[in-house]
Parts: sequence; C-alpha cells; structure tokens
Amino acid sequence: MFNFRQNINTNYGFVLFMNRGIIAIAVAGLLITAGVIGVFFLTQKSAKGEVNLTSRALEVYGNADGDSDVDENDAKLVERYISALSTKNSSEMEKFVADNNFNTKLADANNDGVINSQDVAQIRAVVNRQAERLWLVDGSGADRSVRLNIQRIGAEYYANTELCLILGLADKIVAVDNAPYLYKDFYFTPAQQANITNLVNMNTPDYPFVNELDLDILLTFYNTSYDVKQEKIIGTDVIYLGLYNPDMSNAEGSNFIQGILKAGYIFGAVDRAEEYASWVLETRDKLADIAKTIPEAEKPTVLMSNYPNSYFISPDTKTATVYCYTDPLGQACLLGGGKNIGQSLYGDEYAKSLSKVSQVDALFNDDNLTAIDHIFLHMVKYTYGGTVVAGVPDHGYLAQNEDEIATAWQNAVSSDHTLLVDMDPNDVRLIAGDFRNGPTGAVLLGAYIGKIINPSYYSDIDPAAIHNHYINHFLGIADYDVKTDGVFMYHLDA
Ligand SMILES: [Ca+2]
Ligand SMILES: [Ca+2]
Repeated sequence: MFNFRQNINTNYGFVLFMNRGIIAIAVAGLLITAGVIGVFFLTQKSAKGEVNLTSRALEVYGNADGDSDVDENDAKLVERYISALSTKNSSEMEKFVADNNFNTKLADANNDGVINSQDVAQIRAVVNRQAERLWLVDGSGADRSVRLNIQRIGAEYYANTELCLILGLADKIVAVDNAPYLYKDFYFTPAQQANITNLVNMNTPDYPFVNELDLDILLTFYNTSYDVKQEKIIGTDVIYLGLYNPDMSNAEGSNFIQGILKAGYIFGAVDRAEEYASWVLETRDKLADIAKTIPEAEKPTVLMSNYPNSYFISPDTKTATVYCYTDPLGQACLLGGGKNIGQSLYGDEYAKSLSKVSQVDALFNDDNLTAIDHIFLHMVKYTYGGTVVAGVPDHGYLAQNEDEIATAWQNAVSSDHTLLVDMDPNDVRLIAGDFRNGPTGAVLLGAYIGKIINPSYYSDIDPAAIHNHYINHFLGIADYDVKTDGVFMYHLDA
C-alpha cells in the first residue's frame, strides 16, 4: 500500500496577522445580496476593518465579553464585574452588563451558577491549558464539560477526523469508524496507523468494544444516540461539535464555525482553529463576491442531486433528490454562481430545506420551464453505519483510477435515461462525497462548480490549488496533488 503522509508537517506556521479571534484582513467592501434567495452574509467587519469569526458569542464558558474567544480580556472583565458588584446598585450593574456586553451565562467559567474569583482563575487556567476541565455548549445546545488532558481521541466520520488532522492531532487519534478507517493510507502515517483501531459502525456501536479503547474523548458525528453514547462509554467525554450543517449563508452564526473554534479550546489548538475558520470564511467570501456580480438571467440552472438511490443509478427509480438552500450542496451551487432548480420547483420551501425528493418527470419535462444546464451528483460509498453502498463507484482521495466512475457516469447518462435527451451528457458530473462529508463547508465544491459553470467569472479561482492548500497546509498531508491523485469529479471530458 502506498502512503501519502511521508513528510508530515507538524510545525504549522501561523498567519502573522492572526490575533485571537480577530483577523485583520485588507479587503474592501461589504456584502449585499443577489436576489432574495441566494443571499450570503459576508464577513462582518468592525470600523477598524477587523473580522469577527462568530456573529454570536463563542459558546465556551469563560467568554465573558461574548466575542469569538476566551482570553485575558475575559478574565479582566470578570474581575471588574466582581469588583463592581460590591459597590454598584442593581441598575448600575445592569448598565455595566450592557456597556461591556457582559455575558452572565458564559462568565460563569466553571458553570457552577455563581460568578466569583474561581471563574477568573478558571478563565486563566483555560488560556494557559492548566484547567482540569473546560465547560462549553455543544453543537446541540447542551452544556458539556471535557477534561483537557487528552491523549486518546476517537473520531467519527470524515469531518471529525479531518478536523483533528487540521488541529495537528493525528498522533493522538486512536480510533475512527469504518469510513475514515478505509482512508487511513491517506490520513495517517504508518506509525499512526499502527495506533488506530477501527470502530466499525458508530451508528449502532459495539459498546463493550468501544469501552476497551479507553478513549479520553469521542467526537461524535451526529446527535442521534448522543446521550446514550455518553452514558454507555464509561470515562469518555462524548462531544458533538456541530460540524454537520455548515450553513455558508451565515457561517459566522453557525454551529459549524463554532464547532471548529470550540475544538481549538478542547484540544489546545486555538490559533490553528482560528486560522482554519478564517480561511473557510475568506474563501466563502471570495466565491460569494464573484457570484453576486453575475446577472440573475446569466446564471446557469443547476440540479444538485445524488447518484445512489436515485433515477441516475436506476431509471426504475422514478424520483431524484434535489438538494436545496440549506444543504452544503445547495450552498456550493450558489457559491459557484448557479441557480438552483429547487428554487423554481419548491418556492418558499426551497429556502428552508436541506433537500426534497421530486418525481423525475417534474425535473425533465419538455416545457422548457425547467431546463437544466448542469447536474452534479453527490456520491457516498462508505456510510456512517459502516456499510458500503452498492453500485457507487470508487472515488475520493484514495481512488487510483477512473475506471469505476467512468462506468457509473455512462450509466447515469445512458440512453435508457430518455428524459436526459435534451441535455449535453458532458454537463452531468459525478462528484466525490468528500466535498460534503468533510469539514470544508461548501467552499471547496463551490470553487469547482464556479470554475465549471461560469468559467469567465471564476477565471481567477483555481479549485485544484484551493483543494491542495486544504490538503497540504491544513490536513498536513504532503506529497498529494489533486491534479494527479484521487478522483473528485467526473464527466467524459474530465
Ligand atoms: Ca472573549
Ligand atoms: Ca462560577
């Protein structure tokens, strides 16, 4: 077996302008809209041109001033609050809270219901990594605490595994479930692989087996059976970070960005987490800035759908999924300057939905009202349940050739699919599940889509370079180049 992690870069260079949750970037201009639907809120900047990574308080206890970080400013503010308590009356205290954006919930750093000097000490201990535990609000909105001495990490599915790599934690990962385990030659060095156990199916875990692994923390993929996992896996902090729904239309307000930043505090990699979050936001802004310059009438119409369980894998299936506004696939379409067919099909429901299922006849009739210019078909081969989906071709980081995907593509566009006759089959593409199931939000896929469907507008965007930067710089995997390695997107002329 070959291995891409021969030269792992553990000495991450931090961006020089980085500074605890506030990133100064020299970009002029602000957002605004491209029609009522398809609005992306671009990065909000202060009067000084600084960027906030979160539009709401980072939900880590100790964040007394309600910004995007926990730092010495929070400790000082809690000291001032305690001191004010002894001299001010209640209306003066209300003014203090309002004037300082004082977050009375998060200021209680040890979450014991009282704000006192112990919280000041806890904040400083969080900052210098001396705290025994950290309290935070998880991706489901529930209070949790985690021990900070973390040596043995379990990570579920691609997003959590890749986030751990981004934060430089590969040496501490001791268990992943089946899907990332099958990617081990891509993710891990041979030495790291020797430490890693396959958790197999974490949708319905084998609890005695998981307990034997003595994990300090388990990053869970989704919040179903979250409480059961916490109860049954003894002595392990089970945490749902909330990476599942990135919501690039309002990433600063999303659990996705919050989850990345919270992981920085859990694992002692705050600068790295902030660097990654800011890269996602900057890349999103770059793409959205281009998309908004394209006149609505010029935007190609795009169907974001999937290959398995659909009309595209078997014409006997009469329905197809249409990914809508709130799904990362729908958002990638918008970041690439596409008009999502779901908008005209579903009206108001489009903006509220992850996906809907339509009869194929409604998508591919000949009335020209629903003409589709491009189709992108998302694929998942290895599921969270530890299964392999039948009929889905090999794709992604470790795919070694295009044989299987070429056959699948021929199937998807074959003459049996008579309703596709009005389309150029080369405008149908199969896309790797990695785009949606990793922790990149919609930005990687959005860059690819923009370059394909609006090449002149996205002429300065180099999707392969963005993807390689993600792999080489953020995942820390050297000797990998998406121009020659892996299979991520396919049509006949690819
Ligand atoms: Ca703060
Ligand atoms: Ca307290």
